[in-house]
Amino acid sequence: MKIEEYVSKDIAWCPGCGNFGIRVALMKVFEEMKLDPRNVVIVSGIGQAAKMPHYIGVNMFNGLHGRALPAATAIKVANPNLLVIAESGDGCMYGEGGNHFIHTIRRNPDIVNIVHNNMVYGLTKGQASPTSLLGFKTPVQVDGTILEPFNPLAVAIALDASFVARTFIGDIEFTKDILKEAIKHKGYALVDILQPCVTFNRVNTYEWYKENTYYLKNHDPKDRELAFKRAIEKEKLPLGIFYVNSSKKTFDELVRRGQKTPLFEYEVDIEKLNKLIESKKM
Ligand SMILES: Cc1ncc(C[n+]2csc(CCOP(=O)(O)OP(=O)(O)O)c2C)c(N)n1
Ligand code: SF4
Repeated sequence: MKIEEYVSKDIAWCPGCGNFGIRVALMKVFEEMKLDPRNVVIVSGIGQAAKMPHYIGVNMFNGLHGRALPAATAIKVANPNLLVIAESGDGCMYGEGGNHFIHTIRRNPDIVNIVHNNMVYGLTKGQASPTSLLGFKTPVQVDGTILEPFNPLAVAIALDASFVARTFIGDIEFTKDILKEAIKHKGYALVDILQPCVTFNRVNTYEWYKENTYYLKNHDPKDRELAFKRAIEKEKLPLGIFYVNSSKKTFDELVRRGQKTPLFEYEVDIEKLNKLIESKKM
């Protein structure tokens, strides 16, 4: 399919928002990998970033704030033939969905987790998010945030996530290439995408990210300790694939215990099911 064929609906993002670049990167990935939209599902929560599945013509599930990951995990277990992408903003994934973030990494479903990290709550008009930098001023945090930002990459590596990467959407080609690697990887793949919110975050602009990031070079993504060291760097934020552990079993493999038939192909014996329900009634 051509890139235009994945496009759907009018878009309600502000002109210049980094979400546009992520959308283009994703559609380029689909086109270059020749992915059939019928075999792709994008799952999101709530927020500006979480509107993405409405703007790309593939299967979608738009759930509650913070709840994209459990839905994505369930979809993958039910039908392992699908490419499942869970995506949302930093608030949705690391704040409201923080618990799911941790336990999804533990489960290691074969899904891609894209986080549009704009270091702010965009949809609700600019409050501090878990990744807002210390001292970031907002209409609510008028004197600036008092907390150190949440570090998703360090947490993911500490939990032995099977694929951990960070990109900046100012470089769409680079983001596209990392997304392709994440899709090819078998297991949970985190891609944290630094993304300006041009309306509510006037600190972390395109220029700020350009000045405060660098590309990982001569890095061995199999070296977990080195990956962790890179992940806690603050002065300049590294971009690239930090860590890969391909030896882990995926959640769907563990759940199916060698059975080949995917869950969605099982016939439901309604009579048996009703009997079970009846037997549990008090
Ligand atoms: C449980 C719950 N808490 C809070 C909200 C309100 N809410 C909706 S979107 C949002 C922030 C979204 O920020 P983020 O996930 O970073 O995405 P962005 O809009 O920046 O892309 C909040 C707090 C909600 N809908 N549900
Ligand atoms: S408020 Fe920010 S995140 Fe939301 S669409 Fe506008 S620029 Fe993008």
